[in-house]
Amino acid sequence: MSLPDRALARLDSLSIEVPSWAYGNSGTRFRVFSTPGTPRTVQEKIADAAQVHAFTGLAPSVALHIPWDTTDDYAALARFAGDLGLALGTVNSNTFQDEAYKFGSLASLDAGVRRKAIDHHFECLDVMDATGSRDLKIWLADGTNYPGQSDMRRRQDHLAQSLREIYDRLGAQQRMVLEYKFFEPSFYHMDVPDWGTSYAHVSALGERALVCLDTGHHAPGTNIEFIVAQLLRLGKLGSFDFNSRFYADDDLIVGAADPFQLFRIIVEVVRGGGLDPAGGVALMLDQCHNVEDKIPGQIRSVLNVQEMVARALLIDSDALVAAQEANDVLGANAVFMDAFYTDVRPMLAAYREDRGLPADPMAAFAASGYLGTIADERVGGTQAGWGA
Ligand code: PSV
Ligand code: MN
Ligand code: MN
Repeated sequence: MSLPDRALARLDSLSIEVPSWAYGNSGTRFRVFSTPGTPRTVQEKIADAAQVHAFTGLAPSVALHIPWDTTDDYAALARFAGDLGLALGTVNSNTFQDEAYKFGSLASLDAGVRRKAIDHHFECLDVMDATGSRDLKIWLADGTNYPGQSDMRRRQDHLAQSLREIYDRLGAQQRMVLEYKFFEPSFYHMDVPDWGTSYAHVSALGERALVCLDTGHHAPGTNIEFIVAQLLRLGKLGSFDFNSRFYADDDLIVGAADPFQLFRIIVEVVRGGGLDPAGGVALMLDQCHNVEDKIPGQIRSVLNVQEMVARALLIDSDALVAAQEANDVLGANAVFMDAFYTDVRPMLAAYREDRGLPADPMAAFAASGYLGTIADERVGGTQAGWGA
């Protein structure tokens, strides 16, 4: 069996952005583990990201996190990435690691703190101007731990005003995506806890403000594919942060915990036109690799997304629509499940070979010896960790 023609064009245009922080050391609050060859600079992170693209053809851009990826010449960094076949993608702001943000950032009751946080986002926009990045991603740690601790309602007004200032500074080709998360680091309330809150803010701002959906930021049992369908319907799904969540915000390999959930999400992305070239939905990984090797972890991740996209494209849409319209409950479900249960791995191996890529990118990367080379070469300096 080979992939149908209608699937090939979609697969050819599939691209998944990788995060610079996936290549640094990470861990838990108990310990951060180090790996031989871990990058010491943003250039080394980008070099590792280039390996993911070279072996898969799927990951042509890398997201930056400011200030973790601070450098003195971002245009030069973009050229460096370009020479390795990559573009610099989404710029992620960081208002969660500074003492000043103890009680919030863009939503803080303190005007001076809000000013500092807004100015940080202006710096991120300057970075984007230099790198040619399209998207500014905002995830806020803002929230409270105790009932009565702060004025939840006033904070929404402050947040709206802060976002307005940032939005008004976007360049004509730039967008803002606002990520939501219902828990952590604040456990009583988060200022952007859910898609509805994000949607309310971005809708008030304008058409270049959109929602970012991180698959790990929902309560267990949430029907995430419904949120995808709704946001696409409303024209407000800007990007995904893909990862896999077993327990909390554990940022594990996408598709690892629940491949079927990933399939269901991708089905709605396809259904809503999110993979169309003009669809404008950015697929990104937001992951860390605590105990597994980082580059193979990223290769596995983009392949998992590709596999689910291929399976979603196998759905017999005509049969599905016919069954749905006939209220043939089990028939419709069977069409859906047939696509999910199809093993697309041999088809994708052939597809890759047709395009000059290794049939088995995991094996090819292992055979390349790159991990051994960087372990030998990257001696001295300080390994990048989560947060640097
Ligand atoms: C914190 O939850 C977080 O994992 C968000 O998902 C952000 O996208 C990411 O950190 C990087 O700032
Ligand atoms: Mn995220
Ligand atoms: Mn997260």
